[in-house]
Amino acid sequence: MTSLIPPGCPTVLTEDDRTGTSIETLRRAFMDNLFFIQGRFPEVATKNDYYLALAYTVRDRLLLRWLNSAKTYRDQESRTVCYLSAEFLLGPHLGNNLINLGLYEAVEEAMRQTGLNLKELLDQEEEPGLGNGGLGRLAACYMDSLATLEIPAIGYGIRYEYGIFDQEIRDGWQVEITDKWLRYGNPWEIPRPELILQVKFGGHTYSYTDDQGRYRVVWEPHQVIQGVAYDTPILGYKVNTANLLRLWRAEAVESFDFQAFNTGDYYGAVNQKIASENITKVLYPNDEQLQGKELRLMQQYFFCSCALQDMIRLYKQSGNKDLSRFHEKFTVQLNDTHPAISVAELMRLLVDEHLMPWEQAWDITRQTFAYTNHTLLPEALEKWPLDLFGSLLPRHLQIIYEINQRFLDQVRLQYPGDNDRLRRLSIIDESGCRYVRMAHLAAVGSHAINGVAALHSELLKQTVLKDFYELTPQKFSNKTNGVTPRRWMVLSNPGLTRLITERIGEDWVKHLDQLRRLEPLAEDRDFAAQWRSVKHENKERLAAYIRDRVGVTVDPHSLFSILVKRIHEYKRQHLCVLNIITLYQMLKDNPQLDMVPQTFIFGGKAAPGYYMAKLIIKLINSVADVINHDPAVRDRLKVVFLPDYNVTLGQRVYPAADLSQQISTAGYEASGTGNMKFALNGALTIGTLDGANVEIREEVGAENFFLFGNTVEQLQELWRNGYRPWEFANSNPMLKRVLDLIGSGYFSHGDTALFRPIVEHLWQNDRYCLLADYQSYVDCHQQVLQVYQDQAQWTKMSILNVARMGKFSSDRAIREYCQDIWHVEPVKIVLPATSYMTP
Ligand code: 8GP
Repeated sequence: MTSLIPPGCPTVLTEDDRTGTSIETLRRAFMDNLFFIQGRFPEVATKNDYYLALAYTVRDRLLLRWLNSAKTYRDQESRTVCYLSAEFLLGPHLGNNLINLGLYEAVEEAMRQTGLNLKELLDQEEEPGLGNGGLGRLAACYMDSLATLEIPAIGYGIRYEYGIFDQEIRDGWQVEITDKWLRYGNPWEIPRPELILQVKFGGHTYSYTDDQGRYRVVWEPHQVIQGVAYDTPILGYKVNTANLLRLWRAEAVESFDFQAFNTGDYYGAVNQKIASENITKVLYPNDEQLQGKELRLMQQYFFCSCALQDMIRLYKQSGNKDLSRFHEKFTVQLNDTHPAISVAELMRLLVDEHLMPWEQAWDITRQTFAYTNHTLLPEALEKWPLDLFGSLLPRHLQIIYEINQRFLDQVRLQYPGDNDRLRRLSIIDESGCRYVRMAHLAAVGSHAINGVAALHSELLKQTVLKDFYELTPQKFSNKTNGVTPRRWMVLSNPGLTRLITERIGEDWVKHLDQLRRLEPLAEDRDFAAQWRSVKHENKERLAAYIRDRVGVTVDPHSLFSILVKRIHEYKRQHLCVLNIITLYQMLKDNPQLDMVPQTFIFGGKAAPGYYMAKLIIKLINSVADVINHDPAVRDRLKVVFLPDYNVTLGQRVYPAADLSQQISTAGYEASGTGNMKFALNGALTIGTLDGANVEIREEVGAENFFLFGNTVEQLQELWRNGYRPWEFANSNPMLKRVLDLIGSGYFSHGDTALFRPIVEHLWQNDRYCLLADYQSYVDCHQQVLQVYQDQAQWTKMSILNVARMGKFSSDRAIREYCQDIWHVEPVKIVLPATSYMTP
């Protein structure tokens, strides 16, 4: 190929405007983009113009790495990880890309010289909220680590036009506002209007024998929709690797509605178009709660089909003719069951469209896929009514029947006569209304299955996938989650980052285990004082934000106790409320009580249709209202609900926490990742033996962790003996008083009905065992207060927590996936020495 550079031009471009990194070049490139992309003189430019001009300046530097990564992978035919996820909760790009490029300080200075403040420009970015919570955010951390570890990878997902709703609080209630994140454009994505794939829905199938005697099935769809690719580069930390996140948007097929159009049904034709585009309109805002909606199944199939077709396209591009080595080129991770339909889709593509024999196709399929489970909650396990499934994906239903029949034949050989086992293992749930069980499809079609924390992986083997474990124990493993230290420390906590780097160098950002070198400093008084002052500054910043946003004044000297995550009964935000009311009662009983001043901070969204979760938000706000205005409390207790908790807000919150609340019912939180972000930022944890809390406690040491509550085994025992929550309430005067106070209307202007559903549920049923854990939690919290009074001791524990968090880097998690499941190696990306434009 010839160079794009005209003859006579210098080819050694060391400091051109699109790739150069000196402050002067960055400044010039920025002004250039303001003029030529935003079309603005500085005098009239808005903050958003400035943000976009800067974003494009940074994007140019990404593109250099991105195009060279793609070229290297193509040339070397690199084995590639494909991470299939219905959610990628990325958070804002600009700051993260500056950190990963190593350009944060240079750009900060370039902006300063231009009379601008980088922080203000960063605040301009509307985050892409293309996920609900833990699962989506994990996918984003994993994309960061894959690139940082120089692993060839593609993330495939959905480009929702509306991400997770924005939350407002009105009169204490959650109100959902549509998230128009694309309103001002998205400078980080590159649309690929020419990269279009067709996805079929509905209709029927017929079969025939072709002239070579082969049995063929043809699927005649009722509807065809096209997927358009939108690409976002994901850069690794201080490496040249920039991987691809490819999200698909649904579009009407241009010619499809011609007939309706020609017969004069203009509106019918337009409606058809709108219906097609609806598929990627909106993210389902449900976290760990199944919603068996047709549109959701369409979303899932839509992006999986696009992803697999795209992989086949890429595979063929590198000269391979038949697909017999597809699994050598690609390894595909299914992020929960949302992409599980991929198993049937790959079979369809191989068998129907590429005429591969079933057995060979099945071999390839199983070697391609691996499945991660993220929840044990029965209401979150996806299953689709058979008639809905069959009417939308008739060919896939046939394929699933075939997979199931062959699978059950094998089970029969291993367990002759065990019909009960067959019934339990079957991909089709035959009890009552018949369903396709997606977890079973994923398990049968994958060569590896993992949970996301040690305890969760064990429980998975004992409960929801027990029969699969007995059948193929070798498929099962644990991969404890991790978080990226780039976003969750370097970007969000520059003060602590600086302090740590001063003492142990900067290696820890890529090798989080290096934090161990902080251990000796836990006894260093000078270091401890600096540690405390960083935390205090972070708390001051959060306090200022709370004042601006919520109008409540909180004291940065008080203990900041924080609980941020999706609102769910199993996560037990209301247990924290019971403790707050207990503290409040203690202050009311004894106004002179010498109590450590405390600020309780909550944040999180409730699924719009989840009434109890919404009522818990109302309860928190109602309790906050009473306590914050009661003069008897004298500011020793403050309660704040931060609206619209998202990634951006998380970046403010984690660095400012003293105490991390991880109080789910043991056995329910698969892993948790907020728990890791808090501890990494120096908060101590009060928590149950649930999810990754167990491993965090193991790492930091039992003496540096506030443990309370029943274990999984103790709770099982409790239920076996018949759990009677009312006995806990009746035998505990303070607990009873707290429940009665809520029920009496004390926090609801005398309205005794408002919180009745919560109180009655706790008395009578208490599925998540709040009452059984109440006393232990309250006692443990008192211990927290005692230790907090000894600031030297608290700081020492905080330093040791951080020093021992190495395990919880997403780099460690990704290394484990690479070694045990994906069998993929890093590929070094070298930038061309001459010109970025010469391929
Ligand atoms: C979450 C788990 O609840 C959390 O414990 C874990 O840390 C996280 O996944 C990452 O592994 N699960 C979900 O977010 C989840 O199941 N969401 C589905 C509804 C989308």
